[in-house]
Amino acid sequence: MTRQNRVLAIHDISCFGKCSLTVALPIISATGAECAVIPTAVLSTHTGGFTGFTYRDLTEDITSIVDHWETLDLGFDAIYTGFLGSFEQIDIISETFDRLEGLRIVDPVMADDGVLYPVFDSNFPKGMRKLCEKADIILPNITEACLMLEEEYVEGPYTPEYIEGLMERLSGIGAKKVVLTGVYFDENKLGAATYDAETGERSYYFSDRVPGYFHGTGDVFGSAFVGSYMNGCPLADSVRIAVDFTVGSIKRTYAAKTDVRYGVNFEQGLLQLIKDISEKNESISDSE
Ligand code: PXL
Repeated sequence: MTRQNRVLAIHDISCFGKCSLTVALPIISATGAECAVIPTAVLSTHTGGFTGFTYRDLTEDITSIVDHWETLDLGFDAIYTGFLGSFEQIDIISETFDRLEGLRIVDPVMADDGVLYPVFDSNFPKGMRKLCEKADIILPNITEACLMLEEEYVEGPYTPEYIEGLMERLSGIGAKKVVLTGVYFDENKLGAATYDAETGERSYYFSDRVPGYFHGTGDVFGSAFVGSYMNGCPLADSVRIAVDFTVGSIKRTYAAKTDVRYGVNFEQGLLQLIKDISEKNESISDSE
């Protein structure tokens, strides 16, 4: 039995609408890793498509939680951050990286489809870039990548040259491992690419594109990636497993014609996720 990994997920809790912590906690736990949390804010719903949502900022609590944990000498194997609400929160999380040990996995959640989420001002990508400087692995989509690099957003289909250049420039920010989502070379397939600046290794993984925009899928992908990677799957396999899990969740939601603001049906894919991770781990131990 391998040692259970302990992951710290730092995201908001959107009480309804399946994203951030309501996605990270069940998915990471299901993969067999322990998942501790720091909620950065409590919202009645996420901000994508709902109006009138409540927002209780918990910035002040983050430092007190970490102060307490320091007295307990807790160690984490990974710290996974997602949606953060302000520059102040970014600074506090950056300090938290120095105070708590753990592989730093940053999803710079702030934009999609060429557009910064309306809740952020135009300087926000500079703050996220600073957090990515301290990360070990970053998980941006192409819009977030362009914003952090201060490059104009380009619509796809993309070329391998463009994607690889983008990932190399992203690794120049700091994180040596880059996972780029929203990659496509033709209209039928959509997926993700990886780049490890230390080994020079690159990988791509695509699946069928399901038409439409589904809320929370970045967090579903990120959480499944973290769960797979922290359970010993290599970078490229973790991305493959996370893409399959995300696409399965989207397909179930599409078939059920659920309101896309309500998030995707990831719950019914958890068993397959666990199977995919164990299968990969068995193939690794068979080859050793
Ligand atoms: O899924 C990303 C996310 C997380 N948390 C909140 C959001 C969003 C995206 O809109 O609004 C509060």
